[in-house]
Amino acid sequence: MEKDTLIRTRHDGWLRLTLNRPNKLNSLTAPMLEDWLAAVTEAAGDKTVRAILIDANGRAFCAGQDLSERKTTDSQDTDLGDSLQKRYNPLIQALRQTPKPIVCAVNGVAAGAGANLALACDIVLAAQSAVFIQAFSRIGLIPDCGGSWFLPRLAGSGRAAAIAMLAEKITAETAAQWGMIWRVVADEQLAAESEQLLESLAASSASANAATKKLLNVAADNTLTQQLALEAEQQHLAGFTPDYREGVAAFTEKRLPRFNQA
Ligand code: LHQ
Repeated sequence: MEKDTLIRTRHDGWLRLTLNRPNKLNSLTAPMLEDWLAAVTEAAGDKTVRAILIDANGRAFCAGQDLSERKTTDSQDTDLGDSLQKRYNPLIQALRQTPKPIVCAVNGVAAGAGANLALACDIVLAAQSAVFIQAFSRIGLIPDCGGSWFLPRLAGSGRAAAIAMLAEKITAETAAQWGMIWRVVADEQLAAESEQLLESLAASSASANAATKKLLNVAADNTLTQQLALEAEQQHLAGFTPDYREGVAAFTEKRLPRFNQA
């Protein structure tokens, strides 16, 4: 059995999860997905983890499902729907529901499930040379891992069908122009820029970030009236937090806030 296909590294206030099957372009195996889900679930309940970075070793970010794992027809994993329900869907849900900001640093190709796992993160940084490919239609599959949900919301319905059906390479630059990702950085700057981002997030208000994520998760499905009510509810709660008191005190005293580093 392969070892260390997902590497966990603790930093001060944040956690790095590194996909580590570089020879297979970090394509995803069952143990790797199980580790990834366990790591995100544990981090969700760990107060010392204030933000999470997902990055990858080698020349690719992730080539999606390991297709060699699917060769056997007598395997119980032959049912792709079952595989989604058991492994991929819980991971996508965990990335969305974890009350911590999750940053994804896409260093090279992100294909199939690899592309959509990246898009499920809160903030996506990509190296200039990275590309996103909805590779599914090339092998007769549909965009899973939330792709059919994320693409119209991120890139717009005018683009979603072409992105999914043509399965062309979308460059990092285009992905940023279309609103699929946050920012493109020079290849050699990706590691430094993502670490800087994680440090900023780790120093920011964990309670505000958790509430913001909650609001953004439901925004696309709510009416403005519903969302305004939810904002009022969350701001009511935020107004009683130590972070709000500290934020206002820091502003008044003209210093940087020191949010609860518990
Ligand atoms: C791979 C893979 C790979 C194994 C490269 N598997 N080895 C599906 C089913 C079940 C449920 C869940 O949902 C899904 C979702 C999916 O993710 S379906 C989509 C699966 N992914 C793909 O179809 C992408 C397949 N890969 C490619 O098209 C290319 O490799 C890309 C465009 C990513 C990169 O191309 P190149 O830069 O030319 O690299 P390469 O093709 O030469 O790959 C390098 C090595 O990595 C090679 O191994 P080898 O031993 O020959 O050096 C590939 O076989 C291996 N590899 N992707 N998904």
